[in-house]
Amino acid sequence: LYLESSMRKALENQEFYLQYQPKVDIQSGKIIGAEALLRWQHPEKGLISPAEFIPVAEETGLILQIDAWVLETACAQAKEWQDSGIAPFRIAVNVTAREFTNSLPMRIKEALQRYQISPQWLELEITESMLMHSTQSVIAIMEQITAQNVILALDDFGTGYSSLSYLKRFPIDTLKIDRSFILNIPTDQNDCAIASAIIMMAKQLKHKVIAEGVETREQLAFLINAGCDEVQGYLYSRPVSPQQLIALLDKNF
Ligand code: G
Ligand code: G
Ligand code: NA
Ligand code: MN
Repeated sequence: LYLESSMRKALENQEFYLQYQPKVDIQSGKIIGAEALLRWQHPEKGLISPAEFIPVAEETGLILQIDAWVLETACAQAKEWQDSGIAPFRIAVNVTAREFTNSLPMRIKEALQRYQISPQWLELEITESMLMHSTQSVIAIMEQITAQNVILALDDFGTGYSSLSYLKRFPIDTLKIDRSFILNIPTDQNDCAIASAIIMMAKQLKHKVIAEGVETREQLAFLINAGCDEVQGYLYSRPVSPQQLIALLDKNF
């Protein structure tokens, strides 16, 4: 209850901000995108992790306003970068199941128009657990989003309960392998097998595949060999401020 009322205040008082974590093309070593991650600087309690407040926000429904703020802020940031002459790159925002309603495609369209951003530079990360509520209407909403040329990624892949048969029905572009499968590569043979299998399956289904939580050179070597397309993790960068992200753009990893 305390968290709920202080989250409402936080929205009004602009205590939320976004950090950006680079996504790197595994072949070129170039940054090709960034995931926007929400942060809450509470005036007394300091930095509160989204792992702590997102679940509460989901229960109370406040997540709708928070995620709307995230979309708006990420688009405004993209516009600012665009206006300052920075070559565009993909910005990914996380979307929760609760937000996945009939109004989402139009809200996205309006945000892109308002900030004059080409849809190909926006990516939505949806968690696999969302597909549990998978109905024809969820697929229809996804199709309206991809019809706009916005990119859809399936986040935390491998941890949810979704059946593999969903994979061919959902109009997604990218599979994001959950970091729990990456953590113990290359020592854990089961994790190696699972990561390789997800990469192979993604390719067969003509999806791109990204590994999150990449922290070591050994993990990277394994993922290169397995044919993974993109990587994200502390090996490259922690989530950073917009200014720090721009400073990383020219880097060759
Ligand atoms: O960045 P960090 O590892 O602290 O994030 C913890 C969790 O919070 C992750 O599961 C992440 O997906 C989630 N999260 C971070 N930012 C957002 C956001 O803007 N919206 C939603 N719905 N979840 C987010
Ligand atoms: O659920 P989601 O995949 O959106 O979670 C993203 C979270 O993962 C972010 O909060 C980010 O801080 C965290 N994260 C990003 N890279 C790494 C990493 O290399 N190792 C670990 N342990 N966490 C990471
Ligand atoms: Na994510
Ligand atoms: Mn994830």
